[in-house]
Amino acid sequence: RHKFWETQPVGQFKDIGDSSLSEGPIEVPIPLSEVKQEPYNLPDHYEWVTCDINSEKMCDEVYNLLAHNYVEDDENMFRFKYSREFLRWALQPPGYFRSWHIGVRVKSTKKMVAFITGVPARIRVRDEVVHMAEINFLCVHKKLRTKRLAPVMIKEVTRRVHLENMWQAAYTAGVILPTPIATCQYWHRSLNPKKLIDVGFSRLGARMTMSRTIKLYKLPESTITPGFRKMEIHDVPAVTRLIRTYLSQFVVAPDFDENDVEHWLLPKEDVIDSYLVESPETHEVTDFCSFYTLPSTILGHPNYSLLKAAYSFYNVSIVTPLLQLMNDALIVAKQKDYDVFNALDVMQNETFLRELKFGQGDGKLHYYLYNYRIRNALKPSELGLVLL
Ligand code: NHW
Ligand code: EN5
Repeated sequence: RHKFWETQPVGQFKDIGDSSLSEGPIEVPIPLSEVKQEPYNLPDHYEWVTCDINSEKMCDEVYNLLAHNYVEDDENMFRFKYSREFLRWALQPPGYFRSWHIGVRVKSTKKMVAFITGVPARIRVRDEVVHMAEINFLCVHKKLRTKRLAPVMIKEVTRRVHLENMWQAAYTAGVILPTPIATCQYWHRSLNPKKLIDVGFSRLGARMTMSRTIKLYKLPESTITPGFRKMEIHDVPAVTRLIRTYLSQFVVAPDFDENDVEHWLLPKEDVIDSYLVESPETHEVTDFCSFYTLPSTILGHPNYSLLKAAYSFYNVSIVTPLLQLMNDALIVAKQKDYDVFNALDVMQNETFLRELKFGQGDGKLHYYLYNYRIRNALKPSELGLVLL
């Protein structure tokens, strides 16, 4: 059934429930001198390219490939449209490797037709911190699908990760592969219900009029929590302490240091928004919330072409109740003109989703580890990891 994935060091479906298998790496590393030194062969007429995402031209090529060929929902109504600035941010965290930003071109025309990326991350699984690659942005041009190019892309990124002496990876996908460590649900909070209904993102509920719906989703003009403000550079040490402590309760979570926090959580316009609560009395940073910006193209609509979506990222509630903190996040997202605020049921998100009027989406997100076995699938609430 899975001709490629059956050959890979991932948990196999036939092994589910086998208690003789232990947790941890599936294969042991091989000496670096034994890692294949040459790239895998591509079909004739195609060539590998290592992308320089800082070059305007290459960034445009990647942006356009993804804007026209990346992930769509199950009814092909919306397609993710990652911005150029977002891609630069996502692909250049501390210690990134340019060799892990891999494109495929048509030799004759130099047109970019496929892409896959990795970035390094330290991910803690229970009490073990593992140096991994986070794999993302796997994309094959629509006209080149089902020709088994994806397995070649995956093997090539694996080879380049191995060359940096890393042997594990984490990735998420909307499709079921062997085998998820957890399966999460997308939830959506309408901020601009009229537009969402017009474009088919959501539907008018039974016995609901448009004006009742607009009223239902109304939010206050300004945030409520005293001391709620945008994160600044001088907050990095305090936010790092807060988030490290908070993430320690989850089974799988990133092991962020100050450099990671500065990169991943310091606000970047139209890419990442972060807010914190500074106690008006003690000036301590007590709580934190963040969301990233990922618009989608609205396919084939006469009046609208872009859906502006915010995605819940890392949130930490110690003093301010999570419900109140996320309500403030919704308020700032509304002020900034987002149409919808999306969240997964990871971490403690279940505790606010229904009460803040999020509705269950039709999409699921499966989490995977490469070359690392987990004995039983985790609950979404045991995951402290959000990928882009
Ligand atoms: S998930 C988003 C993936 N991208 C899209 O959905 C964009 C639209 N679709 C496409 O571009 C986030 C194509 O349909 C793709 C497949 C390219 C998806 N992950 O070439 P073939 C990520 O980027 C398997 C993994 O004929 P295609 C995470 C499929 O099961 N495998 O298909 C990426 C089959 O194998 P099987 C996937 O439709 C994680 C084989 O590909 C997959 O033309 C990557 C068919 O290939 C997916 N999303 O192209 C893994 N979708 O065994 C990283 C399909 O079943 C692993 N397949 O026969 C770790 C590596 C690093 C390790 C380091 C130690
Ligand atoms: C790797 N980093 O399916 C990413 N999105 O629910 C790759 N549905 O937006 C993995 N189908 O439910 C990607 N509206 C996996 C996700 C792929 C994209 C995807 C889903 C997630 C989505 C929307 C639109 C559905 C359009 C028809 C959806 C309902 C919202 C409604 C709001 C009001 C209250 C009830 C729910």
